[in-house]
Amino acid sequence: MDAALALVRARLDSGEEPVAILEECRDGMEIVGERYAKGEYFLSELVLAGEIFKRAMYLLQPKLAAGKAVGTLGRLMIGTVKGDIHHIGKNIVVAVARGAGFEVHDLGVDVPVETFVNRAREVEPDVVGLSVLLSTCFPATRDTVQALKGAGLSLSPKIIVGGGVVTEKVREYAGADAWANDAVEGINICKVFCGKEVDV
Ligand code: B12
Repeated sequence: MDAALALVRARLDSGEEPVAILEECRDGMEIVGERYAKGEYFLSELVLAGEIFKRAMYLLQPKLAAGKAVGTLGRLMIGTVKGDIHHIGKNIVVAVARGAGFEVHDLGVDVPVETFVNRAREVEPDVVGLSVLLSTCFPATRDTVQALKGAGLSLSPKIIVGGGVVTEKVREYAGADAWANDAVEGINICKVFCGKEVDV
């Protein structure tokens, strides 16, 4: 763990882009996930990898959030769906969104459908982001999308789903407006939803 964090520090100090370092950390998590799926790694390795990533994020997050903030682009409400406690990816989306200039309301993890709906009434978001890492939580994702769409919210927020397991099929099943499994790409979609032009 110390070696990995020292490397992140050194690369940040050398002026490397935090997003590039972040993406490489994420590639590492992909490998850990694959090894876990094949039975080469156990839950303890999953936990350790999660802990290393979390600490790397403590180093990267301030730099990501320091980005190119230019006033409020729009309001993003985000949470990980009911039954799912993975938060690393969601927290990256939060950091990137804040860096881009969104006002972000983070509801945390394992968020019940009613909480999404009740908070959406208070916050009046332009976009709602749902994070999901477990395929067993796809039904909860769909329930959340349907409840938000059926709640008669004044701004009719756009809904974007994201997370490593999310694909176009999942978006379609859930009835969401968009999907992404990359934070920067997801936030670019949110910008378009808020009527902003996006550099490609
Ligand atoms: C770390 C980890 C854990 C940690 C979580 C730590 C934490 N506090 O978050 C712990 C150990 C707790 C854990 C537990 C479990 N895990 Co887990 N975990 C992982 C692992 C290795 C990495 C996840 C991660 O953080 N990735 C790094 C982040 C940066 O990537 P990301 O989440 O995809 O996020 C990026 C994008 O997707 C996007 N994004 C994310 N959210 C959103 C939202 C929006 C709106 C947008 C636009 C974009 C976006 O932006 C991020 C940055 O680009 C994955 C493997 C993998 N390859 O994903 C397995 C994995 C997700 N886990 C898995 C499983 C099975 C479990 C457990 C059920 C294991 C068990 N038997 O208990 C439990 C479930 C607990 C629960 N109820 O949620 C499976 C899920 C399989 C499936 N298809 O359903 C995976 C895929 C491993 C595997 N290959 O089998 N896990």
